Amino acid sequence: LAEQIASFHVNPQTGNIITDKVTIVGAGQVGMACAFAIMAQGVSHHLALVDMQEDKVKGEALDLEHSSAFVRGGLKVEASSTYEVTHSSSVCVVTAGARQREGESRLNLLQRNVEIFKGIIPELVKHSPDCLLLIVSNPVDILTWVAWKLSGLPKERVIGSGTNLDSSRLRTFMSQRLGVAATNCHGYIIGEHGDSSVPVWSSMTACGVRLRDLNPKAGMKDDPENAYDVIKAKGYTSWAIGMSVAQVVRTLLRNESNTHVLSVHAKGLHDIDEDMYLALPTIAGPVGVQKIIALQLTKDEEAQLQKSAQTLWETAKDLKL
Ligand code: 6V0
Repeated sequence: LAEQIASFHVNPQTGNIITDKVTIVGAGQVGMACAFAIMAQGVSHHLALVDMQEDKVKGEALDLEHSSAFVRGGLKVEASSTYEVTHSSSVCVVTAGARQREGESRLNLLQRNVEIFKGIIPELVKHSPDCLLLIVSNPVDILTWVAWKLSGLPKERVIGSGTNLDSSRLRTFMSQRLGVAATNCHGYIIGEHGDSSVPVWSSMTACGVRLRDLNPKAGMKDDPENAYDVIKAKGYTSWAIGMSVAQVVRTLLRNESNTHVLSVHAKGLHDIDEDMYLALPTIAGPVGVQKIIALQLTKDEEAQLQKSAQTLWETAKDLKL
């Protein structure tokens, strides 16, 4: 089914998507960083922005569109508090979410975000039935699962931004420590985008050298570059997630077989029994998830991943959808 629908959208010669229209729901710090990165990098020239704050989203759209003269091919940015403007999008990115109230539990925040998603996901699918959904709002793994359930789309076409950003932070950290460009440092953080994420130390390499061969005790107990430091310093994170999302959207629009660490439906992989989404290295493209990479994990890493899945399931199973 995914292939049949996608064939409608995909150029059979190139495998690339025919229309590059991208919708972003939520024009807050993260949504606008995604929009800016997508446009500045020429990933798409046609955006639709939706936010419940109509004046704000319209202002953001005008501000972005005023940069048309600096972008080859020009820009078109539509904005609204309703969903008609999103019609016929190839990729719909969701960054809308409630902020945590003082003293509010994670589960309560999550349930509030589920209610928000009930208003967003069916509208997106109604106006763009062939789209790929890319979820960014937190907790991203669980909300991707929620979006999949609410959308009725095949699981291959509902994806979360997962730990692509965490993996980029790791590569940046390796680069700074080793004095090697981050593009030459390779490594994955998998599992939950959150406290139970799993750094796969056994397969990290820089310039073809395994980190464990350089230092058998290589581990990450006191990684100084984590998201909490950014949030403590500026209140939120935006630029790096914007760049990460733009890179994933590029991959979804083009048939380039790139790998990103994305939230995907993980039941049946790595002995995970739960009907759950979590982050694994994934090859994706215009038809959505094409292949999930089977990592060779150590016993310890495998156990950590299963614990991460369990943690996610414990939270997700009581949600009212
Ligand atoms: P923000 O700046 O408060 O923006 C949220 C936006 O969503 C606001 O403009 C709201 O008006 C809008 N919004 C809320 N409800 C609705 C609705 N029902 N319909 C339309 N719009 C709505 O938050 P920020 O942009 O900082 O963060 C957005 C989300 O991204 C949060 O859930 C973050 O936790 C999450 N992040 C996810 C990351 C990842 O790696 N997956 C990284 C950073 C942040």
